[in-house]
Amino acid sequence: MVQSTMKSNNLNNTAPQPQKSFIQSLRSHQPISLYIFIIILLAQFLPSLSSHPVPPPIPILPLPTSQQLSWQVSEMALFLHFGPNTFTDTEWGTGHADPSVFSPTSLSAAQWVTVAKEAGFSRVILTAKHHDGFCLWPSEYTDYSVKSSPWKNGTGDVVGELAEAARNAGIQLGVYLSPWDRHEAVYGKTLEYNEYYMGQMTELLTSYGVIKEVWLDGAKGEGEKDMEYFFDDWFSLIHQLQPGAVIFSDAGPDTRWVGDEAGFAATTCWSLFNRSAAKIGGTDPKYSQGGDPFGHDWVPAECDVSIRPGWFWHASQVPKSGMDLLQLYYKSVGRNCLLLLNVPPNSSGLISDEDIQVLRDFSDLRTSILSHNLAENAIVSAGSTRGGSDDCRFASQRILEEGIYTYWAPNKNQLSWVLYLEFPEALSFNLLEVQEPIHMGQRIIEFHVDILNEKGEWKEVTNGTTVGYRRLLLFPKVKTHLVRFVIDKSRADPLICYLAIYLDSFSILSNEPIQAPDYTRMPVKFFSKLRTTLNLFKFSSWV
Ligand code: FUL
Repeated sequence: MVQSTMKSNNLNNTAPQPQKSFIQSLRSHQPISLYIFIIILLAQFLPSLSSHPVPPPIPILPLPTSQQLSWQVSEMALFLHFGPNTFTDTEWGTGHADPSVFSPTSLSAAQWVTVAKEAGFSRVILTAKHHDGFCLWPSEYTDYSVKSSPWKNGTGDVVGELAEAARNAGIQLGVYLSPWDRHEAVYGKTLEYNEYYMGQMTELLTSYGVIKEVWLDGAKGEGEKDMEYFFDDWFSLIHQLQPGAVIFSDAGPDTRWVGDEAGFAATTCWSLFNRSAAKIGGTDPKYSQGGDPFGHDWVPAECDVSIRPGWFWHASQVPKSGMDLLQLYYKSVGRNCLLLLNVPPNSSGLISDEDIQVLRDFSDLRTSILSHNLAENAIVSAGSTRGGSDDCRFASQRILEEGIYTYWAPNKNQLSWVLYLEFPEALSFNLLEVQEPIHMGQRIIEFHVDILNEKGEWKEVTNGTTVGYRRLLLFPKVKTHLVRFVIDKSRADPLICYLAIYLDSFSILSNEPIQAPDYTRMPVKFFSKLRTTLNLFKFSSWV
């Protein structure tokens, strides 16, 4: 069911004012017959005469689970790639590096968690086992683990230390258990390896307290042993052992890979998806980036990207800048996704100072731009309100309250859906934030934003497709005292739970959209050069 309205429907450029209330219409002395007067009177006041409030609108399927909701509101997670590769300067270990290479001198999981927390990340995800098969916990099923390393004379447990540090700091924990295992001898023997993998998964999910995310992928090198993974068995086991966890993979079931490793979602990004249309290890990037407006499953996207060119730490590589991360934030969290930012600990077992500085810059930028909604004192009105304008549960003013559970809802069967924000004095801004109450389903297909210009005409400043949990749109700076947010097309009556405007005086915009750079495939030299250039001229892009 798609409802749509045409922009021209009573929203033309010469009718700039918010919809007049009934009382205002009377004041403007428009001719009105007694008959029409009575009908309008009844229409205006009947809902409030009823002794029962109008119930909330019906949610539109598919809907998120409570685990998916808590994952989505957490917005950002820190990925920690750490293991023998950190010491051998490799990205994909062969699985035959001697365990003695794993010898961090000052490993501190407490430092990792503090860095994450101070930068505003609420979850950390560790590569408990990467493709090389080396386990960062003392698994009973293999000797290829920390117990064969010199670190703490083989008595250490990185997963255990991280779990404790995360618990103490109130940070959520996730684990990455790579299906592809280049060390384990039974890899390639379908039944044996699936048993091995599930045995290890059980260790991880029963020994370290609450796990909020399990991360796995379909990565595998060319010409490597072929085998079948029993994904359905794995997923059932994970949900049984950790009912609060979400499972990430190319195809969900709970959160999907966004289809690139650059940290960018598409500008149209649905949480709706068809799991059956995606194959782990063989997804269509376009489908993953945009989701599916006709999808039957709720599988929101997670954008993974590394702060450095590689996933593991390499002495020769430098991190992106705080500005780069801000742009990634706009294009991931600001496009209805979660940002999973990899910050790899170095060979001493600590997050490097230069990465910490970048995270601080990123956090300062977000605080300075996003902590103050310039529209907080706006007078908000709407084309219509569910239950009538006296029903404050769905009133337009609700869009200034943070959180997804209070929202504006229009009346049923409207020809147009519009919200007006009027400011006591003209404001300058270039960033708009809008949120849908996603527990009611993702609804909005198309919208645009107009301002009233100095000639008294409506002028479109930005438009978009899909909103979802959170949409951030950057546009050239404008100044006005009146903004209207118009929903042009929606799967059902649109609902808005938050609307804010900000001034981002750090991002400079050009008129050309820029392509998502694939940092993971850029040579280090090129990357450093690009970074210097971007820092000099500031990163320019449309969001
Ligand atoms: C990919 C892996 O092959 C990379 O090494 C890295 O772990 C990335 C996050 O996922 O599939």
